[in-house]
Order: sequence, then C-alpha cells, then structure tokens
Amino acid sequence: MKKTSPKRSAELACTERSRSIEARNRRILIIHGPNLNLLGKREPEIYGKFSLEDINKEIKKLAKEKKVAVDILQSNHEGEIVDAIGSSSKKYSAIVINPAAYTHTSVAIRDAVSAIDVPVVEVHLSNIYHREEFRQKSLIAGVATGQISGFGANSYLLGFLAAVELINK
Ligand code: CA2
Repeated sequence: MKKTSPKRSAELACTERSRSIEARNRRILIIHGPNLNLLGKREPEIYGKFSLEDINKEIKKLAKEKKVAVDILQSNHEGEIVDAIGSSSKKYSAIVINPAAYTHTSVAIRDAVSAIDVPVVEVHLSNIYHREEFRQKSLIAGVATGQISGFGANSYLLGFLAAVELINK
C-alpha cells in the first residue's frame, strides 16, 4: 500500500476538520415553544390553518433548497428550551425560535439567548403588536438578532431565510 506523506496527512486532516466545521456552520435549530403542537386544531383565525407538521415540512423543504441542515424541537417546558439554547453553540450557527407564551414572561429564555454567540431570530405567527397588551411586550426581542411577527406560517420561512443570510455573511 502506498504510504501517505506527513504533509499529505496533515492536509487531509485539515480538509476533514474544515468539512466538519462547515457542517456545523450550516446547521440551524428551530425551536417551537409551548402549545404550538396544537396549531391547526384550535384558533385558526389567529394562528392559521396549518399544523406544526405542515410548517416543519415547509421548513425542511426550504432547508434542502438552501443546503442547510435543520433540527426541530417543540417543547412545552421552559427549562428544556433554556438547555437547548445553552448547548447550541457547539452544533448550530443560528436559531429560529417562536418562544410562544414564554415570549412575554421568560427572563430565563432571554438570559439564555443573551449568553450565547449564536444569532437568534424570533418569529411569531400572529402580529403580537396588534393583540392584547400583555402580548405586545417581548422579553426576547431585546437580545435577539431580529424579529418577524404577523405573517402566519410564513413567519417561520422568513425567519429561516434571515438565519440563512446570517450564516452566509
Ligand atoms: O403568534 C405567535 O406565534 C405566538 O408566539 C403564539 C403563542 C402566543 O402565546 C404568543 O403570544 C404569540 C401561542 C402558541 C399556542 O398556539 C396555539 C395554537 C392553537 C391553539 C392554541 C394555542
């Protein structure tokens, strides 16, 4: 068998390393907050007729088009969302999050977002600024890279495209 020179081995190791860095750098985490698993089943006049599965399917389609890997988490638990954000830097280069009701209450999620160097795009199906007063304040917006609100299921796709732009920068 032909022997690989030390220089060639170093080059191969380097290529391997950049490949894995590139894989990590093109991976986006989508986080759906509490009760978003109920989408499509109730309150379609506010949140639209699409189920969470429908939205996830569209996100995966877009991810394929944009050559970006995507992982999706739905959780009704604040601590689980905090943990996912906290451990995101190793694996993800951007996060798209709909914190749902935690948008208006969670200092823990805000602190988790502000503690990481991964860009975070906040999305909402409804326009939270057109709704009840308690929904008009987002604790996350001040530490997110940006926010998209009011475009129904398209908010996720617009948020995803914003995240891809941030990665490509
Ligand atoms: O507009 C959004 O995306 C929200 O983040 C949705 C949250 C709400 O608490 C925020 O104020 C705005 C609610 C998510 C739960 O969605 C449901 C869907 C169907 C039935 C019940 C809840």
